[in-house]
Amino acid sequence: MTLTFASRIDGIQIRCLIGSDRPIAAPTLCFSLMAAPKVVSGGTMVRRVAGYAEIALPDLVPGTEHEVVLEHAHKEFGPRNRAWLPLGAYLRVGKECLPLPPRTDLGLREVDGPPAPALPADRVPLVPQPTEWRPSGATVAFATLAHVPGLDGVADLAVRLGLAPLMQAGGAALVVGEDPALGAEGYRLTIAPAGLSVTVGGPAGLHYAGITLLTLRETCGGKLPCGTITDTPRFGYRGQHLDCARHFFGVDFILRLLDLMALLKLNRFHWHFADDEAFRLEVETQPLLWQRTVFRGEGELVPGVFGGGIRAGGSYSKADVARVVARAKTLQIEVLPEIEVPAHSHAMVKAVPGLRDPGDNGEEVSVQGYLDNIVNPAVPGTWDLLVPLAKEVAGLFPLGILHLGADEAPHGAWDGSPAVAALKAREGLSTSDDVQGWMLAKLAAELGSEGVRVAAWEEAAKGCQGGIGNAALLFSWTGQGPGIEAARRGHDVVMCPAQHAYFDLAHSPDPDDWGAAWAGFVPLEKTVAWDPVPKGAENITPRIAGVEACFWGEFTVEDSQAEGMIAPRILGIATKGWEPAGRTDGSALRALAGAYAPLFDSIGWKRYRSA
Ligand code: TNX
Repeated sequence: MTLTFASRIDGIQIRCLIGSDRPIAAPTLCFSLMAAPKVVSGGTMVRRVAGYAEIALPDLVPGTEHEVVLEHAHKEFGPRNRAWLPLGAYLRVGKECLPLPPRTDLGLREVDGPPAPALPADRVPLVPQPTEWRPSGATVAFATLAHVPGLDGVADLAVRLGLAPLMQAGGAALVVGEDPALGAEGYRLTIAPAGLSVTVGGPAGLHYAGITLLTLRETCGGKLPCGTITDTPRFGYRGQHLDCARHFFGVDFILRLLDLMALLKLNRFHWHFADDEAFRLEVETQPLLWQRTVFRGEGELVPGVFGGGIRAGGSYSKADVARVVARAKTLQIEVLPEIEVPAHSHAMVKAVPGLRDPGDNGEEVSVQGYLDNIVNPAVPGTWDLLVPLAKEVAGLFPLGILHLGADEAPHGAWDGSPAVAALKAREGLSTSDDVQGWMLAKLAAELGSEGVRVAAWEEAAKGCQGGIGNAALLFSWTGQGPGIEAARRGHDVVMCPAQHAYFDLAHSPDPDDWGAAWAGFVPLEKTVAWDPVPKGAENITPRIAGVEACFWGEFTVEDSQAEGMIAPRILGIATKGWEPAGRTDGSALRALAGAYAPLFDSIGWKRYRSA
């Protein structure tokens, strides 16, 4: 039997054509969109979970394609580009599932834009740009170093990236000195025809000097510019986040991402492995949590939301975690795990009984269209699960910080729960924000007693009792305003404003592009067109811990699709995290991206090529 399936955007509608060379009686079309769909014509919706839908179709007859017309339930989520077309489509006929031909147009088009401008003469081809660069004018050939204790992590990185070895017997000597005044991550590197020398603030500084040498060798074609680089990062937190819940990224992809981050002196990997669609860490405190959610699709607890198709998924074992943490350590990267509560917890609620109030008759809907994606802090089952779970997860990661989540509680959360009504009366709480804040503060106290600090998305600061509490590290994602406000109230803040730092957003408004659009589009230039400490907020400078870029996985069905969304934009976040304010603007970054293009290509990391 041959089945056909095609879809296209038509204004605010999505038109799908389904064909078969054999008659099929009463099929059900199953697929997922970015946001909750509704049927305009051609079938009847029989089941919907967030963006996933099952639509009963009339009998299919050979020779005639059947058309189904869809719209998003919320008009503000009108389809913007190819990524918004159905993903993971299949037909269910009786008990049988028939895969529809998979899309052949997944991910970014690889079309070259205009050539990048030349690098201005006052720049070295290095991202981030060093704090200070004093060129002497000469150049010197450089291939390898003799063994330098403390640079093994960089040498191993070179091997994994498929670059020439960094250290080898007979290589150039690197004279290493120490000066704590440079700061733990700082270094001063002198490149001269007479030889190489470096003064470092500590082991991390030496590591970054090694990264600089390796990078310049590659971007300068083996001829280093002579001079002195004095370099130290502006921020201590320089992060890249990866959503491994919506799409399961294999450990190998994560390790490759760590390598790329290391090349750009990023030092925090934010591992988002839990969300509405899955909890992927193989925890011992509650095995049901991952055992019942790691795969989604036909017959699974969570259907094929966000392109899972008939069945997709995977989980991370403790050995996987240990591998990621150990590799990260060799690259001066720490891993920040996130468990994501109380909202974005549909998978958790489905997998573990007792996390909801049975008397709850509320009908709150999450932004993604889930009806039951929030755990209830007024029932004991929630605490029985969360406290040991949070402690177990935190214990697997040496960083000593656990990200609790706390974003996007649905409007009116818990309003229908009698147990929460009683909790409100008892604790003097009135709104959902108050309840969430109370819950997070309680969880923070539990973790604090074990020496674990908490982190959370910006919403965690809300609530009449001060929300999660001042000790929490907050992530400002809807923009910078909430981060500034939180910093003024005494929180340390990581800035990850979607408008500049969300790499799941499309690069451009082109309908042939790929990605989300809810906070606009993020061309390369925009990744540096902001300041983590905005004008007028200089007094909160000490509270800004740093920056992070996020990659959310709603549109991703294959690991490699993430590459061109991340590169070259990751150059922008590396710039913001390390360089002094305003050092590299959009056009300089564009030129630097040109200098890095051959390096991305030689390490086999796909990049967005159109302008
Ligand atoms: C908002 S960012 C979310 C995520 C989505 C993302 C898509 C944040 C804390 N919550 O659940 O994946 O938008 O860009």
